[in-house]
Amino acid sequence: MTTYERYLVAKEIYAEMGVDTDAAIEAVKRIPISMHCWQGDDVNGFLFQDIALSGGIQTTGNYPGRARTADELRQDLTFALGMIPSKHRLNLHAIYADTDEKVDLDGLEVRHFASWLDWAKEMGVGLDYNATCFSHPMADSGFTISSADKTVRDFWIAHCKGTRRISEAFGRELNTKCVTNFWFPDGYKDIPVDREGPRYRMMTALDEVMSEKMDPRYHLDALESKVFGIGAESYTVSSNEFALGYAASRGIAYTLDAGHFHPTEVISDKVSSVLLYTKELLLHVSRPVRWDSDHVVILDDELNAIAQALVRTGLVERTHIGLDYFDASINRVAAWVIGTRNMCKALLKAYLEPTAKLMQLELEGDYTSRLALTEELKTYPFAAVWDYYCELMGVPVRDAWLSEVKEYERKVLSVR
Ligand code: RNT
Ligand code: ZN
Repeated sequence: MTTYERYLVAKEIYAEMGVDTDAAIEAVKRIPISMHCWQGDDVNGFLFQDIALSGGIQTTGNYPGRARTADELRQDLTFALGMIPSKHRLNLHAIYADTDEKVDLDGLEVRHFASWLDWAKEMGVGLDYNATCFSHPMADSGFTISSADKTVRDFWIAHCKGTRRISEAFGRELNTKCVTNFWFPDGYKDIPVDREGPRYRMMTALDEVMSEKMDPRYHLDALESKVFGIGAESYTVSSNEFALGYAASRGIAYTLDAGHFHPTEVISDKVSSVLLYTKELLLHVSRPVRWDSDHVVILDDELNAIAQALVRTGLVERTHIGLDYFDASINRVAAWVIGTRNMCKALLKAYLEPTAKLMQLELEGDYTSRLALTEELKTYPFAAVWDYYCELMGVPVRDAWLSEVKEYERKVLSVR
């Protein structure tokens, strides 16, 4: 049987449940995933040489083939995108500026990203962006924009202001809104006396950063929260309450990272709450294993739950889906392909639910049928629809991409 024939059988099985598989494919095709550039080089970037990753995050592993230049990273990204169905976006961090100029984070301008813009145009992908408030001597104290030291604070305010200008320029140039994320690692290893001061300083510093009006067609601000980081175990300035409160009161987006909450909390349950109070939401889909370990995203229950939270009630329209993980212990291109394909799979799977029917059963209080159907749906022939979607989009079906990645590793990655 061909992929298409298998699809036709699956289409009929889903139709009996009231699900239109063609419509599901059309829906998932329209949702771009913002692929994070930093998986390709272990969050090093190209702006500074020999600088250690800081801010309480960590990559582990030394798998050969890490991209050492922006050209190599683009080559890897281009290859990875060729293994993922439909059009997606690229999420850049400020440290990925591609320039020979000696420039610090507070002096970055859009011209330092000219090569990225060229690539994005050529690929037809949109760009998203991030301030890099770590891996820099000015972040050595553990505080950046909330530092009590005005010199340090002003440096990061300048960096963040420039970040927004670059973001708007990306959006304007590519004619697609650039979502810019702000994440600050600021926090204390040990128990602080004053929990308010740093938060007050961060709030007022952010207000200064945000004071410049940007065109909302081209730029969106998002603020990320975190429960703790390595070296900031006792107190994190941009906690959930801080970041959500700031985002809701200032009319910007909130960023939910799957690894930034207590172990029994899940972001799939937070989506519907956040979007009652903010217009837009940014996700950093990640996989925490015992801590914010940023493992490659797998098709687990939480990934499916995230996709369901977005798709069932249409909140996907107000959500920007980004990925945030970095694994240096496996082929990094494969890491992109695996995680991004999984995000697409989870979305397609969510679109293949008879949502209206399930909602009706719930409203009627028929929880027996709700459980029965949601469980039965787990073994519906999803794979046949996914395979057909890949074939339709002209990307490898099932694990056929793996041999291509291995070939790429032999030819390109292993000779670096
Ligand atoms: C860190 C945050 C942040 C970073 C990236 C590199 O805990 O999740 O989003 O991972 O900006
Ligand atoms: Zn994140």
